[in-house]
Order: sequence, then C-alpha cells, then structure tokens
Amino acid sequence: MKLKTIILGLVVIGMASGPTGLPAAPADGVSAGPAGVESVPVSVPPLTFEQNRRISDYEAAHYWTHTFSSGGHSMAMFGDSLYAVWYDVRSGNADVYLAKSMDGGRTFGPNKRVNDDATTAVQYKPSIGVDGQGAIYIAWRDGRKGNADIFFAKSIDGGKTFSRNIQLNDDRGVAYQGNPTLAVNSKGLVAVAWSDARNGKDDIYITVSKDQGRTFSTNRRVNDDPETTAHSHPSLAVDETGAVYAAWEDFRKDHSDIYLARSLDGGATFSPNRRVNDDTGSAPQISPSLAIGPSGQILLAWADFRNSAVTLPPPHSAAGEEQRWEVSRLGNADIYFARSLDGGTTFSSNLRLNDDPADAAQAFPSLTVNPQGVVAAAWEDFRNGDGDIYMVKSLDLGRTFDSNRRVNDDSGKADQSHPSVALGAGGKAYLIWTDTRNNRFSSRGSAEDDEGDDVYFARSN
Ligand SMILES: [Ca+2]
Ligand SMILES: [Ca+2]
Ligand SMILES: [Ca+2]
Ligand SMILES: [Ca+2]
Repeated sequence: MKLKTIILGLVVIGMASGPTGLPAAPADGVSAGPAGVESVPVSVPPLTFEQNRRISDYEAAHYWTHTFSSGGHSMAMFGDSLYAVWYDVRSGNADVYLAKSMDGGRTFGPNKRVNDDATTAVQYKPSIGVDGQGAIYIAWRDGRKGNADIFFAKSIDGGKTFSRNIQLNDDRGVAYQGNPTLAVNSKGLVAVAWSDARNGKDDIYITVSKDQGRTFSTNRRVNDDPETTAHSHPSLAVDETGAVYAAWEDFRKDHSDIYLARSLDGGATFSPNRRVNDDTGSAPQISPSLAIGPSGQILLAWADFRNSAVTLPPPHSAAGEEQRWEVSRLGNADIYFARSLDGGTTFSSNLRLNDDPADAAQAFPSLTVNPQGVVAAAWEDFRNGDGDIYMVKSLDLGRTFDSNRRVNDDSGKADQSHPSVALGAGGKAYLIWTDTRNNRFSSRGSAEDDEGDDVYFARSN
C-alpha cells in the first residue's frame, strides 16, 4: 500500500485530480437472481469463458495497476493480434504499459512501456486503437510537464517500438486535461478527445489526425452550451466514412446526463448536442461507452442512477474522483443502453442491461460492436457482494440482449474492476480488467495491508 499512497499523493498534488483506484469499499452481500424483464434472451448457446490469465508480468499483486472502461479503451484487436494497455507503478511511479498477443489471446509477450519520459511523472488512463494496417495508437494523461496534459504515441511495428511521445492539447499554461479517449478507423483517421479545463470549467475538446497520427488538427470544443457547466469523461468512435462521434457526461442541467454529438467534417464542426438518457428526474448518468455499428448505428451504454438515490460531485477534483469511485460501488447504479438509427437525432427507449434484482451496484461499462453487428457490453458488478466482471451479448445490434454472464473464474471475494471488451470477427469476446485475487489481504478490506493487484484477461469459447 505504501507505493500506492505515494502515487496517489503525486497525482493529487501534481495534477489537481485524483485517480479512481482506491481500495475496495465493503459492499453489501447480494445474491444473483433471475433474469430481468428488460432483457429478451435469444436462442444462442450460453456464453462461457476460458480460464482467466494474468497478463501483467511483474510479480503477482506486487504493484498497483489500473485498466479502464468506457472511453478509456484498454483493449484493441487487429486480426489475431490483441493489444491491451493499462498503467502500473512497477518503476516507482505510474507508467503506461502494453501487452500484445499474436495468437488471439492464447499467449502474451512481455509488457512494454509506452511513455518515453525519464521523469517520475504520472502517466495515467491510456486509451488504445488499431487501424487497418495494424498500426497502434495510444493516448493518455501525462504529468511530465508538471500539470495534466494529453500525450500520444504510435507504433508501426506491432508494439515493439513507439514514436516519440507528443502532446495533443494545444493550450499554453497549466490547465487540467484528463480522461482521454482515442478512436481510429481502418484508414487511420485518428481522433482523441478529453476533458479540458482551459476555460475554467471542464469542456470536451477534440483533435483529429488525417495522416495516421503524424499531425493533429487544432483543438476544437465539442460541447455547445455556454461556459458555465462541467463536461467530462468523453467516449469517442470513428466510422469507416470518417464520421466522428463523441459522447460525454454533461452537467448543463446541474446533474450529469449523457450527451452525444457527431461531426461529418473530420472534427471541425459538431452537430447540436443531444441528450441520450430518457429519464426525467435528476439522477446522474455517468461513464458513457460509445460504439458505432457497421451501418452507422450509434450504440451507447453507461452507468445510471435512476433507480438509486445518490448524487455525484462534479468531476475534476481529487475529492470528486474518489467520491465517484465510492458512489459507483456503494450506490445502486445500473448499466443502461440506447441506440440511434438516425445519426444521433433520436434515441431508443433506454434499456437496462444488468439482469439482477435491482439493488446491487453496476459500474464502469465497456461497449463494443464487430463488423457483423454483434454487440458486447461488460461492466463491474456487485450482485455477489464483491466486484465481478459481467458481460452480455446482442446478436441484433442491440435490439435484444442475451442473459448476463460472469467472466472472472475465481471463487473468493476478490475485486474485479474496470473491464474493457473487444470482439473478434467471429463474435468471440476478449476482455481485460483489474483483479485483486492474488492480493492476500484483499478480502479484509484493509487499506493498510493492501499489496497490489494485477491485469487479467479472458476470452470466450
Ligand atoms: Ca511515469
Ligand atoms: Ca495541461
Ligand atoms: Ca443496480
Ligand atoms: Ca469478485
């Protein structure tokens, strides 16, 4: 725990915003129950998963690590190659690492550090994408200049080497930039968005590269409301026509809603912002995860407190980020889903994806879709009393979903958190997450005794 405490302090002091990776809070014991009414099972064989495997290659549970969900894409695929990113503190400070499998997840090579600084600064929250040539693109939050910025690197040799890291936010000064999300299409159109405090309150800013990451456009603001409310935690997607889609948490009505906008000109201008969630109350909706179907169908999942009674602090403060983590685990959030078949003008009725009785917490969703229109969503789920990874699949572009399946195969009370999911062309699912199963003290819930955690991987059969 000592190293973790040091890192936490570094982030809070140096970057004006804390990480979410706090020790697990005790959760209520809640048993699994029957399928919910919202999900309509389709007749496919039940999802099963192969044995979970640890892919971080430091000594088990020896350091703290963190994968990310929603816009922080932690996993990407190119053919049989799988790429996973996270941060861990094995060097004594937080760095971004990549693990690669060239055989569809059967084996992984050694972990490779992505950031090229020689400082002790914090590198945090990576988001990864791969183009149609197999080039790898990664963006992350970086403290090497003494405040939080967004940095980027590319690899054209399958992750053996990375380009010199470049800064993507083009403001001068020490404003906070955080929560980056990266998306790329097969042609190498790369978009990166983040939360940006250059104007005071957080806005969503974006930059786009039309030359496979060599150069990036001037930063543009995505949200279209006046400069008085916060916007945070964006999730990006780019389709094959070059359209760029952004979803984010939006506080323009004081509580957080999910908003979406689309750009048809490479990120220069965006459509009027539209609200996605259809509840009428003031319950927060957070952590959007966006994916675009093969014909431009807009698919979104997020964590939703409409069945709960919590309020969330505004984003972008150390206290806010820590409270967000606690609230996500202790409240009764659910994972909701909506889709738009008209380019984001209108959205379907919101659908609850978790099928447990409605009093356990679900948080940190990750949504993906493959070219055949298979949709998968994974999230962190407390229905069994501690954090587990659950997943659900849809074979009809999100019209109906199969029943929820647990992904992690440990039998103890360890916490599994922050999943990221990718789908192969055949519909096989690949997931990574953060896992405390090797931490001897994780079941005691004692922060003082905590050792560390690991990155785990599973693929479906
Ligand atoms: Ca570092
Ligand atoms: Ca900055
Ligand atoms: Ca719930
Ligand atoms: Ca667990």
